[in-house]
Amino acid sequence: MAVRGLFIVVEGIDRSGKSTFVRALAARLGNSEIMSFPNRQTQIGSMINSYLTNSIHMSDEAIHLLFSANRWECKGLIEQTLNAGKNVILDRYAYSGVVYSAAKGLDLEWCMASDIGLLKPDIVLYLKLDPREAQLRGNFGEERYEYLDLQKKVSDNYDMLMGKINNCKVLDAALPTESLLELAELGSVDTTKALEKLW
Ligand code: FDM
Ligand code: MG
Repeated sequence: MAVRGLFIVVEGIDRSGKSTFVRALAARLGNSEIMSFPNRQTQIGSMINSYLTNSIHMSDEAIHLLFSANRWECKGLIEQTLNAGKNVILDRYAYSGVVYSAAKGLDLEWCMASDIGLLKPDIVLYLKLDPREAQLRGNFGEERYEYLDLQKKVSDNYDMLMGKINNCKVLDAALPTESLLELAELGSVDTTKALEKLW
């Protein structure tokens, strides 16, 4: 069997530059698949998209579970891709699931429960940005969660959650992409160890 690929997650508040960074990272590493959560291409993802663009309403609990289900439906693909020797770079994952839903007032442990047993990434790169900076970036305010009060709570929750996990690297999202790539230091990640469970 081929040596498995690197499993990398990129997290951060809206407009923190995740998508740009993820593309640069994939180009730098080569042999990489980028996947984004929510994955809006599936049927579950299409419901999530309708919710985020305010065309349908749902309870906080129901949408939380859909975001989680959207990860579960992609678990097999992530595993197969890694085992085929390709790197998988995720633009958001279960950490987003927890910090956004908890910012709306849901219980943290309840939020974590639906993702128990998903795969744990080798490393989580947290692009930390002041929510007031993010607000000044283009297109802020287009989707349901893009308002300052909520983003501040999300940011606090990220600081708390990222402090609890043992595989997180915090990066200053105000830095240029090139610097972020250097700081990520992915050369030190050990891919000979088996994939573990998230929590
Ligand atoms: N989001 C994303 C959640 O609330 N829970 C989740 O599990 C995930 C993966 O969806 F505001 C939120 C975060 C963001 C919105 O994400 C859409 P993108 O990355 O902006 O498309
Ligand atoms: Mg967004």
